[in-house]
Amino acid sequence: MSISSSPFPKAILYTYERSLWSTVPRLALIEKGYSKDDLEMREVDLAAGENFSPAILRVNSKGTLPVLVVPLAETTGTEVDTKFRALTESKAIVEFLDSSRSQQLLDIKGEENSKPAPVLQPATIEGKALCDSLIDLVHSTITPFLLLTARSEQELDAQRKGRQGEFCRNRHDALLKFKAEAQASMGGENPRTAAMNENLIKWYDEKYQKMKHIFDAYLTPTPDGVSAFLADSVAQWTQVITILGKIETTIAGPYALGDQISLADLHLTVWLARVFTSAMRFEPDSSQDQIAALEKCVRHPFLAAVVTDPSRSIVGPKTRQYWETLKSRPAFAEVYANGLH
Ligand SMILES: N[C@@H](CCC(=O)N[C@@H](CS)C(=O)NCC(=O)O)C(=O)O
Repeated sequence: MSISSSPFPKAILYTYERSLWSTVPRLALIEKGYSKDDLEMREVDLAAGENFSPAILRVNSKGTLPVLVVPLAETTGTEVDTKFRALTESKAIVEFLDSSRSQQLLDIKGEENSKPAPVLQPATIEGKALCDSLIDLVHSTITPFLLLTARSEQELDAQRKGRQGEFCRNRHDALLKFKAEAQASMGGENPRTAAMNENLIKWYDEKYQKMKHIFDAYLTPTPDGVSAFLADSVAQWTQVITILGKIETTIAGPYALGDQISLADLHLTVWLARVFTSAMRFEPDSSQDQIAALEKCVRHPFLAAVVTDPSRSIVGPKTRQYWETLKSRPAFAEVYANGLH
């Protein structure tokens, strides 16, 4: 397996610019010194539900981003059809990107003068265990939907009429459209196609059920649907506060594991950026100070049972310093050039 320039087929990275976990490999590509044409980038519009299309589901049956499709090295000759393997977890993708561009490989290829290729995977077993535990910690939340949460019925109402409402409507309609297309093709003679469409219909029904609590709050609001959604918003923010506490006690500084940037920092960067963005939309006045916006956001009555001592910061001193360190990376400036997301 390789990521390389011609004559081999290129790996393809499917991402969406404003997707939380897609930003992890985008940061990794820059930190590792990959050049623009080392692999092919394909944008999938999550906000329009493009990830529900049969074409994307063929690449990743989970319908999530990011996905890295890599050619298998043993089939990259001219005499055989190239076969591909899809990596469908941001953790596995950045581990692959990390090992595919190393200083040692560049030296072997005689490319000593190209950009440096720092190792992002910790060298020790202990370092790797800590790195993995931090990555698992931030992946344990459902933060892709933190941007849809609301602290009150009034906020939910305003969001329903704004960008969040449009996001939910588009994805809802995309699910129904793809399901209708699969149903329309069911009548054909070919049993293989029929089985494929049956699987697609099942996938769309299951996805719809998973998203139903969001559709219930945003598209067909009922008093019960709205209260369940607001209770879920409290649960999500409570989880965020717990995780921030764990980050504070775990990170070493200046980076998560010490002096060197590692894979853990990439995952923590995007998670923190999403938490801050989600808070800043409630506190537009403090848009320049991400931490102040978050501190203010959680002091709203909706979390009164959780934030019982409002004088105590939820972002600790180590995390504040850490966020400054992360923001100072050129890779950060590049992936968030159009604003945090
Ligand atoms: N564990 C996966 C999570 C991937 C994931 O959930 N990605 C979100 C975007 S950030 C997604 O594609 N969601 C699909 C959807 O919302 O329909 C990873 O780390 O790559």
